[in-house]
Amino acid sequence: SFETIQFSVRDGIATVVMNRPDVMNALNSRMRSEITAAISGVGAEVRCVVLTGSGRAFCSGQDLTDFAAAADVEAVLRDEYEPMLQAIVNCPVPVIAAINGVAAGAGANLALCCDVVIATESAQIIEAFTRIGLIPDAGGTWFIPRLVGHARAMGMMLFAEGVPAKQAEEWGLIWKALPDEEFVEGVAAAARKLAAGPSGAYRRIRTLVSQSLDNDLEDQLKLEARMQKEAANSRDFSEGVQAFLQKRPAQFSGR
Ligand code: T3D
Repeated sequence: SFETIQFSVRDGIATVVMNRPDVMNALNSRMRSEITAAISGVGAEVRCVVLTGSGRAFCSGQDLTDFAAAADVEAVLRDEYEPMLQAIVNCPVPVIAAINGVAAGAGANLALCCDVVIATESAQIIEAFTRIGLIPDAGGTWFIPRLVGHARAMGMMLFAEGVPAKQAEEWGLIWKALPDEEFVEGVAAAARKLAAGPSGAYRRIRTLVSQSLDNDLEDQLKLEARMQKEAANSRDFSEGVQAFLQKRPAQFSGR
């Protein structure tokens, strides 16, 4: 059972709550392995994952009192951070990061590798690394330029200032900033929507968008055609078309 996270599954939605609120949910070795295990182990009934934090922070990044991590940081990144990020990126269903409060350092990058990022308006996203003489890791130097372009990526990383959620939304760093009082319900509604959606189409979209970063147009068009053929053979496609013609909401099964 888990010590540093809370994990629950309800109505097709798996929720992972990072749960070390006294240290702003700083990541230690145990938390990394528990997040990895929880997300890579989700069952076939799960059609959406939500990752969030308990208390007033989302996650403050590496636990800076964990000196074992500092001693062999390269091994920790390879053996613990990378599997955690890959568990999210390779998850078969969409992963929502629900930024309930400050997201700093690797905690920011943990959120930014998710498919959909929703933040509460009072939260900030901080590439805090240079404050302590480090470089952004946990995928930050890969994801952030792709999300917001060179100028904003460089500004965020060199100045290490907090980006308020609303500005992050305007930049396209995240999907949405919601007023604090609407945050919890907004995240729940997004999760319900994805959990009731055409999961096969979502899975293919995740693959297509990630491959688009490396493919040229010709390869991407081929991949789209192949994946559209698969999607067109799904039950969800038959249901979607029938529902459209019958002027009723579609009931997707995820198959
Ligand atoms: O070393 C390696 O393995 C390399 C890997 C690096 C990856 C990284 O993530 S490096 C970046 C690490 N993270 C940071 O540098 C952020 C550190 N935290 C902060 O800058 C601030 O705490 C926040 C901006 C996140 C929040 O500020 P604030 O003022 O709202 O809260 P606070 O008072 O600073 O923090 C509350 C408590 O959490 C406090 O403990 P206390 O005084 O109540 O006993 C603070 O020490 C603790 N805390 C916050 N972040 C961390 C932490 N404890 C351990 N590690 C943390 N990262």
